[in-house]
Amino acid sequence: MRQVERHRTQRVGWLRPALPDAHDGVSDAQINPGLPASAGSGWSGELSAGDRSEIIAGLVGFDATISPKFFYDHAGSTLFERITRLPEYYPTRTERAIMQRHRREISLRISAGKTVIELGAGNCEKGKALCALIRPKCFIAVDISQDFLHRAVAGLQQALPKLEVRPVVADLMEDIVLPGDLPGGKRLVYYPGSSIGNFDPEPALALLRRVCRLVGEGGSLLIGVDLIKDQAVLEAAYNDAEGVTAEFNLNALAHLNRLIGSDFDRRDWQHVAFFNRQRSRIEMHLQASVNTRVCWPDGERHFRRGERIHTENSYKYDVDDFARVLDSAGFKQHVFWTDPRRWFAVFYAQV
Ligand code: AVJ
Repeated sequence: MRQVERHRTQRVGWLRPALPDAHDGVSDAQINPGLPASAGSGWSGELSAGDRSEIIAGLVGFDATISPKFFYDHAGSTLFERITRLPEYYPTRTERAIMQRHRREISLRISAGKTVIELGAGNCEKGKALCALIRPKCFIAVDISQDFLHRAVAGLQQALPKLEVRPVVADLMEDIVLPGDLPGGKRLVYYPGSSIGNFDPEPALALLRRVCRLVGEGGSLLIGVDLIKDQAVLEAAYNDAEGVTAEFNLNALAHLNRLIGSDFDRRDWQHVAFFNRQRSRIEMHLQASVNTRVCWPDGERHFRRGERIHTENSYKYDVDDFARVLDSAGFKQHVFWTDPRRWFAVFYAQV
């Protein structure tokens, strides 16, 4: 199966599942994308017209994709929290250990009085730890999962009552619009967890360039990056024995059913995750275990048994390569800290 995948990847070129306009394939007679968003099927208030067309474009493409941002409904965010505690999932605890071990040096480098902007804040646990360490005036939690974010922000506010805490719901593929009445002072963007790994090289660079502009002169970025390592270690982290990652992957189907009114039957799909060394990324897919048809209001697609929907990439970097990416994004200097096994790195970069 892996052989087949490699062949395919070369044939269709760069797969960019995180980008709405990135589907190399074309629709065929079996595929009917259905009504445009303006036709108003009224399935869900949570869904923008752009998201609906993005989802459908992903489903009808020759190589079907679901953007990883659709993992994070409330159930998905909860499942992701469970993933971070799995014995096989090393990134979260390795990053935390790095942050703890080097906390004195980190707090010395990052001067006080800042506004901290955390991207993909999730449950705000990491943001809370950073704020407890560097004591900024203001903390802005940016995340795509509105419901989850508001709860987390309330919890953080309770834990650190003197901190000005603000939630911002945003998609990192687009420009991040901050509230207009923020306190002045230097800005620090915090992007932990190696979430940058979800982006293909080009959009990753574009995001880092936007971060550069967002923090401005004198601003900085603290970012966690997962590193290339033994394939067995990498693959175990995305194929845990308890099946939580499989559950997380399959949950995207339930989320889509709610969002666009599709009728995915999760029993027809299997979790697949492997390291694509050529592209230096873990790929997650949902693979049809039977021939199956998926319908949504005025659209449908047939999937052959064995056909896959690409749901996530998680890029793994080499420290030197990531340093070069920071340079080209416009950061003038950087340092990084890593763990003794060199499994993960935390970079601090200044504009
Ligand atoms: C949140 C993107 C960093 O890539 O490791 C974990 C998501 N997917 N297990 C990762 C994820 C499956 C995670 N990131």
